[in-house]
Amino acid sequence: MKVAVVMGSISDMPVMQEAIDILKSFGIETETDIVSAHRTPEKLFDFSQNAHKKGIAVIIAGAGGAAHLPGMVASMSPLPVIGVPVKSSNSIDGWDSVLSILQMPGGVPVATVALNGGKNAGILAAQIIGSHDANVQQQIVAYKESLKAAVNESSKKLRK
Ligand code: RP5
Repeated sequence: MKVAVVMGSISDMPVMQEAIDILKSFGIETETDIVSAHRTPEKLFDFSQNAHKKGIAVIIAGAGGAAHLPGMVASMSPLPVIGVPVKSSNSIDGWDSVLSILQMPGGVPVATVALNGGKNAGILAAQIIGSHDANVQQQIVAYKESLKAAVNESSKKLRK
């Protein structure tokens, strides 16, 4: 099963690359594309209505400013959609993007991560896949152990 990583503009790529990188580290295949809600609306419809027919299990969608991409994808796709608010050049401190991705109406959820939270979006997508893939879930367990080990190591150094 693949994770689709879509974004409104190539300018979102540095944030979205973090999702791709962590998914690759878990051995999860990704499919990446630019799908702009405002500039390529026909592509948005086609992508959202067909992603689940192409072996995609989860969609990560990132956008900045008036960020309609994640919500519009969620309105048409039966797949879980993880939204990544991006602090873009046209953004008012990122709040516009955070609120337009977060504040979805009842019935159309978007699991919204933090501003520029590409990495967490990738981890969440892996956790969704891990709920029915024991190998991926084991890697999540190991990843969490590595977080714990890193903190314990810092703590040890600090207290020396
Ligand atoms: C949004 O507008 C994109 O997702 C991007 O974050 C922002 C700015 O786009 P560009 O003008 O950099 O292409 O739709």
